[in-house]
Amino acid sequence: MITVYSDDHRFHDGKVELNDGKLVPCFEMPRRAELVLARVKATGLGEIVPPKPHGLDPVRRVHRSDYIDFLSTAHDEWKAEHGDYDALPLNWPVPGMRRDVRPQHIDGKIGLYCLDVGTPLTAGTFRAITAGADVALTAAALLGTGERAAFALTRPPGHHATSACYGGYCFFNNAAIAAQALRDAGAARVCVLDVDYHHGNGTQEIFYERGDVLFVSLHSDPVHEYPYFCGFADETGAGAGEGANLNIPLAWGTDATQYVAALDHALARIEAFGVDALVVSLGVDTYKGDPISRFALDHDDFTAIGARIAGAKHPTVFVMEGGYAVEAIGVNLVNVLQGFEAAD
Ligand code: OKP
Ligand code: ZN
Repeated sequence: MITVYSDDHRFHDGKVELNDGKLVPCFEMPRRAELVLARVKATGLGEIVPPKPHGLDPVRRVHRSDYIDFLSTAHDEWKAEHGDYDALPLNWPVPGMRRDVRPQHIDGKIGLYCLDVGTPLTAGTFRAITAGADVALTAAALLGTGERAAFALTRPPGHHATSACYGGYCFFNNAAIAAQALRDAGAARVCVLDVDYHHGNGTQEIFYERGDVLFVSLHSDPVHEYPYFCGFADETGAGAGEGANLNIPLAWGTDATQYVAALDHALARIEAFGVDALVVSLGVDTYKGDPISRFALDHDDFTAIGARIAGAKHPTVFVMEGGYAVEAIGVNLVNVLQGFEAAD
């Protein structure tokens, strides 16, 4: 399997996030991608190629232009106002307040465009996420050249980013950008299968009213887990997208047997829907040793997950999402890809 990778992810390197009431070093760090890359090389998974620049037009297919423009200048505006620190939001337009008056101050803009206080926006973020989108787009394009599968090795992750809001460590929704690019390249129906521990609220929002992109997510039940306000089983899509959204919330402590049963249910739905291509939002924060998550999967279980996904027999793009047990991320993530290849 070809891996697409760019060093530019390193330009996004947040210092601290607010977690459990404390400012702590960011869980989402450059070393994550570096260790996955090292594992791809050590296992001989396949060729590693750089991304091709695609520009921002394919990003505009899933994100609002005012949001992209905001991201492109946000840190400069923050720096001019506050100095050279990472940008974090201060307050939000909750119900009862107004969203229709455009803020002129960067603090107001951030409150409008960001969903949590765990996602520092840094001087290099825009450069990193632009490269990340290119990585996802280059991997998606490989399917058009006859590749059965490709791996977009990228960070920061993307699946919490909605059409006009960042957060949950995510800015550009790489999986959604890849799925839309596959549609634009001629795939009539595409599925995004999200196996990250957290619900992919951003991907869900982007495709919620569309019948051409199926979103299926297995994740920790939002009644007790981030992002809390989205990801329940009764969210089934709307309008033309009714029936094209499937959430499978799972309990804390979910083990491999329970997880694989849920995955088989998800794959059966994908089979029934019928798709021409599959995008996998590949988070490995379902690992038992993950510092912010509470599932119980072990190294070998990721191999089994890859094998199950291969059984769907669709051209597949794997897009890297979460996984914060940094020393184990390379093994866990590449196990999925090796399990896929071995079963193929
Ligand atoms: C991003 B991805 C837990 C704080 C959770 C946000 C988690 C974002 C995960 N105390 N903060 O889905 O892996
Ligand atoms: Zn996650």
